[in-house]
Amino acid sequence: MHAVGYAAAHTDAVTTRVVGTAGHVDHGKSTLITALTGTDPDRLREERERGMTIDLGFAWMTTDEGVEIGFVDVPGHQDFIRNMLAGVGSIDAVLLVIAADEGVRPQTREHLAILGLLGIERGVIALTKRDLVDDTWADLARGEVRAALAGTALADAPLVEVSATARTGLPQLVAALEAVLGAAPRRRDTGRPRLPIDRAFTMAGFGTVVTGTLLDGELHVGEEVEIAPTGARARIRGLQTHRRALETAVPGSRVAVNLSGIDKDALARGMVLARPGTLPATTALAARIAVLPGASAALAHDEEVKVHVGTAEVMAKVSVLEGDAIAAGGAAWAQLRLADPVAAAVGDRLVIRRPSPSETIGGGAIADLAPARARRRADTVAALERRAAPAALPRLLASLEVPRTAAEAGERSGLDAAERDAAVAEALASGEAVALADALVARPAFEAFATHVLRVCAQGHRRAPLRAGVPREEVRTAVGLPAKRFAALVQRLVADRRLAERGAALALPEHRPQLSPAQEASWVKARATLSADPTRPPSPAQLETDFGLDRELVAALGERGDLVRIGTEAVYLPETVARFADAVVGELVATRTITVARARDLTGSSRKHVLPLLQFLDDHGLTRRQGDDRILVLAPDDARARILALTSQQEKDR
Ligand SMILES: Nc1nc2c(ncn2[C@@H]2O[C@H](COP(=O)(O)OP(=O)(O)OP(=O)(O)O)[C@@H](O)[C@H]2O)c(=O)[nH]1
Ligand SMILES: [Mg+2]
Repeated sequence: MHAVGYAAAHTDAVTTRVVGTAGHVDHGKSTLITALTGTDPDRLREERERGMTIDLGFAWMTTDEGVEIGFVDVPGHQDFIRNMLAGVGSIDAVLLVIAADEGVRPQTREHLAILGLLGIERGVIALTKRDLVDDTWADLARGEVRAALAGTALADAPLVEVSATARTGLPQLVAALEAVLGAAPRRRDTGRPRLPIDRAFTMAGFGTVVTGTLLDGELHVGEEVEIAPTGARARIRGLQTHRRALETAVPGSRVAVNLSGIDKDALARGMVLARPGTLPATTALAARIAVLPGASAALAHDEEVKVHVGTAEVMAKVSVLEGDAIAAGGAAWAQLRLADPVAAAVGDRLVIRRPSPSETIGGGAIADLAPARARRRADTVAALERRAAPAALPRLLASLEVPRTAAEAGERSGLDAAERDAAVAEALASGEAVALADALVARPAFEAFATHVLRVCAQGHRRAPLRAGVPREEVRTAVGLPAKRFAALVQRLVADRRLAERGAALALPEHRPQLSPAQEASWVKARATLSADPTRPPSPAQLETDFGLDRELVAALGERGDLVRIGTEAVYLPETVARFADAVVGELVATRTITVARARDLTGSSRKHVLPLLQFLDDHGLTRRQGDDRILVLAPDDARARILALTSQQEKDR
């Protein structure tokens, strides 16, 4: 049978399927796999000596129909359930083996429960050791098996009577497997390959090898990989599926990866091989945990349990988010705080076991990785429920409670690239999400940011009524967004006229610097002095000593349009600037150029006072220096319009 597999060796296109065994100890799983494949999956000496499976075994066959099936053979003994769990996590279908002479036994039921928790819904039942029983007994056994399957996803699974030793029923069993696998969906490919490692060893002539069932994407010879959660790096030197060398391994196949640049001791079952940086490690998970109806006791808050996810096994503390415990047969949201980090993805199934006496108690699908520790339980539960929603859009939106890139959001909500892109487009089109530079954020979260910005501005205006606004950076720090995302937020709020930019400050659009009555009185006095000799105004220092107009007050008056500040050293009334500019423009129209001396004479001012005014015209693009003279840059009418704009209050407030 292997020969057929090798015949197809050079096309990577062969689809392989993975079937895991399950069933009570000694019921004949390994013997049946040997009969089907010609390979004894019990490879350890101890296993052969004791006649029992201890750890996972692997074998494969190609059916006459050309279906290549990789088998993962699991131990039935209850002491090795942890190994069984590492093997059945990512199979396409189960081969549930029940000995006809013994019928349904405790681990038949426990394995069935585990398959249910892992969401494995396809399979074939092998009623084996048929040679040991007569027809009446076989009928009874069949009835017992159907009763045990009732209510499970395998209730209608095909049941085939076989004998591995007498080799009866084997073709029928293979046909049943082909039919079940033919109906199984293709494995998803999200372009983010990960291989939960089930074995790591050294092979003479090759070096370090890890094996597992590949999920979610392809692996290629030559690429660099990361071992999560340790972060160690290695390079793929070779790939094999069923001993066949490949350039590319596809999702859903059993893969042996020959690694360079890493020692076997740095690898172990439970770790995950993935593209660098694509699989974050986490020490906390959230899931809706279903507790098995047969559990010996409710799952209590703060209980210590073992969590199995992928091929990993880790101790965890349960934080029940609804009520104080999850009763047998019940389900509730819980957070699991892990003793050690694991690398898992949203949507992955997990199984919870009690350490002693050892017992499978329940499980669920991961809804969130690394959730913040819950304070308000009701909120947390509502958020998790959204995140676990079946449709892509609500799941995406649930992950956008904080700004994330599309890639981050897709990963967090367990969507593949196509689902994610469609959901992103839909969310943006409907306005349920808003783009902020490189990120997206759900509308309610966007509104929360907006409110925060406006509140910081309002508080700033109240604290410093004289100021034009609150320094941008101060608002950004308060809101806690990175620069680009904050800039995008501000841009949106300004476009919607909910916020105004005032130089380097941000303000509510209606905000005007407010003077106290005493400050207004000072201003009236200062203004009288400024009007008395407009082209020779007092310096800012004089304004402060004589009238109490400090820098901030001058800035506020400038903002209000009562003063024009030129540089830091000169202050004029707007009408003075306007009159001066008009006179200069008039002169330029007549004579084309103007000198500083001429500008001084025209306005009856001094050189000291005229220089900043001329500078002002240069700065605002009305005039330009040419040698010692100035020339007009704009057409006269445009120049006059600009003067008006620069010195009239309405324009400043825009
Ligand atoms: N007569 C008979 N004996 C069988 C058959 N299949 C298995 N056996 C015997 O049953 C015993 C247990 O078989 P295994 O294949 O090791 O059982 P297992 O389910 O793999 O056991 P664990 O892996 O330890 O859970 C062995 O002695 C087999 O020879 C069968 O079809 N007929
Ligand atoms: Mg076995």
